[in-house]
Amino acid sequence: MTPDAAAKLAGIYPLADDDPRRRHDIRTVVEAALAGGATCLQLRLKHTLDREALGLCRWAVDQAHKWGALLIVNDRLDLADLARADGVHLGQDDLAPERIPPELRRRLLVGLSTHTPEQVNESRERPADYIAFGPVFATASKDSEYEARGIDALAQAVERAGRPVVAIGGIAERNLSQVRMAGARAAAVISAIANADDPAEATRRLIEKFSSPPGG
Ligand code: 3NM
Repeated sequence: MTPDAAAKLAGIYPLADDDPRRRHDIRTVVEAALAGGATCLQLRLKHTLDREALGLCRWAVDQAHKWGALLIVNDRLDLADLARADGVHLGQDDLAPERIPPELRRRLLVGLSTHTPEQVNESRERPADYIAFGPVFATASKDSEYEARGIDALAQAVERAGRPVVAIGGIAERNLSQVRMAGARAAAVISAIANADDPAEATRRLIEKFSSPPGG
């Protein structure tokens, strides 16, 4: 990872998704997260038709780049490539990071989701720039087969990973200082922004909270 990417992949990492249950739609969340100061965001498309997905990805990449931010596409290497995104984030059941062709690997940041200490250990041998670990807290945003892992498990993941760890799952203002103190490089959030009254203001507050001294 370049120093510029490492600086941007830190703090609050909003996920903009197309789940119709969110209070704000995906485009609103992208615009608000960027206006609120996010330097890295992820587009997570689970409901959008493929014929519309590329246009949405290209739009999001354009928006992010206007603000100097990184745009990472969840799950879909094809869309990340075609939209000239900055990275792709892969789950345990998605395309294996090892399968990414070298020329794309040079261009794209790769994130890998982990949910257990075993997956964190295995990830050390896998070609990923960062790992996500979660769900740290209970979340209603994803039907996860895993229970909430807790802060101690996050701290252990940080110790073992040997690369930046993004915490995910149930993260909000109230528990952000614990996440930071556990050593996470960033906190990925969906509902704390997408369901907020004012998503740009929520992003701003989360960023400020992540960077303020413990207890602050
Ligand atoms: N992945 P919220 S938890 C997309 O554990 C996702 O890998 C998770 O949403 C994992 O911030 C999660 O609303 C949902 O809890 C995060």
